[in-house]
Amino acid sequence: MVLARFLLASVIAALYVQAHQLEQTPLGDFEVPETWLSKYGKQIDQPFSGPLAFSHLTYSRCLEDESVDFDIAVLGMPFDTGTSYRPGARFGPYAIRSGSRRQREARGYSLAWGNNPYEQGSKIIDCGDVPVIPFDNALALDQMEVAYSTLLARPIASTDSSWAKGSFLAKDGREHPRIVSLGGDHTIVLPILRALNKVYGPVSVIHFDAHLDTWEGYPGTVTEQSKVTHGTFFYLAKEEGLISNTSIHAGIRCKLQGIEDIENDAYVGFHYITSDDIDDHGAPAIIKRIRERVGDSPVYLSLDIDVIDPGLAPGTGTPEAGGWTSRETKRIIRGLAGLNFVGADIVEVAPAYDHAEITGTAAADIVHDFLSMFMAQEPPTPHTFHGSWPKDEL
Ligand SMILES: [Mn+2]
Repeated sequence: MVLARFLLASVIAALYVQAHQLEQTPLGDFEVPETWLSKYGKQIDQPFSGPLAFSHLTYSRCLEDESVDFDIAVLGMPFDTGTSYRPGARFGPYAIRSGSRRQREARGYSLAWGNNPYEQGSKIIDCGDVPVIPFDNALALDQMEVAYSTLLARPIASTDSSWAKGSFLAKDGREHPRIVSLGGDHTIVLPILRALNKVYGPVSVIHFDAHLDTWEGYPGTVTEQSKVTHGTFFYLAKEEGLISNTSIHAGIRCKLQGIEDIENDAYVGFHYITSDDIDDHGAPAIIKRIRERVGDSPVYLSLDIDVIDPGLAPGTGTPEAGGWTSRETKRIIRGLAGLNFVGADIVEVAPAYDHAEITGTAAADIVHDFLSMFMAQEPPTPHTFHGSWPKDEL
């Protein structure tokens, strides 16, 4: 009896399903819906969409994937526990990548440079961020040094290394990749210089900043660890023999304890150019002084976003009035092409103090300039347009 009921129920269910299937069978030709790929092609990233890699570059976790190679790597260092005033630069790599969203390989040509850094036969990728521990500065510094050394040791990807001239600079006589680091507060430069030292020996530093960052310590920094800050790392680098006596600051305007700070600065190995010097001497003279100072030594470029006036880059930890414009800063950077760069960074972008992404956008644009600077053999000549400018005598 139970079996009979079950069979009857099964037959009814089967008839029900069949009836509904009949109802849903299309009468005409069945149209296969067109796929995205066949109708629209690739799933491109719009400027405002996609995963957050610098300039929509390929994003790789290069620290864990040891098969990844590159010529130039963008690397985030979200460390900000060396700051003396406003923290927040741990969000700098995020803000700079976010500010880069309108940049892309397909639209990377600039009139000012006369090149597209992404179309010079070099492999440029975003290697993500160093997983910096936020609870232990000594550990964090070691993590950043190990990460930087790890990437520096990779073989370069391209066979055409016309842009690179590091093989005769490196102690092992081979070409090493270049890394563009996104800070992070300025302390990140200490582990970077330690890593670079192992490959190149002491390097010259071109340092764009409102501040000297060569102080021996702050009041109250009595332990060894508390001496490691975003205002003292160059002093420590000098003590460790990481920098040569051919370095130079550009854009200085901070207040000092006294002129003895400048004497100490000279001991650390720096000449300096003040922010006012651009009015008295102009960008070309500033470029000339920087180039003469570092000569043909291996050069590391470190740019603190606070070199730019806080009106044009407010999102930073220690703003100083009276800085350079982003246009002036970009022009000076163009004048540095052809020097023996072994790496570069942009630091102290702290988006919590930013407005309308002004600072992140400026920082991302400067990173594009760094890439163009690495590619160019010499400073670009100003682009010539149709028509002509009035003669000087008019
Ligand atoms: Mn600084």
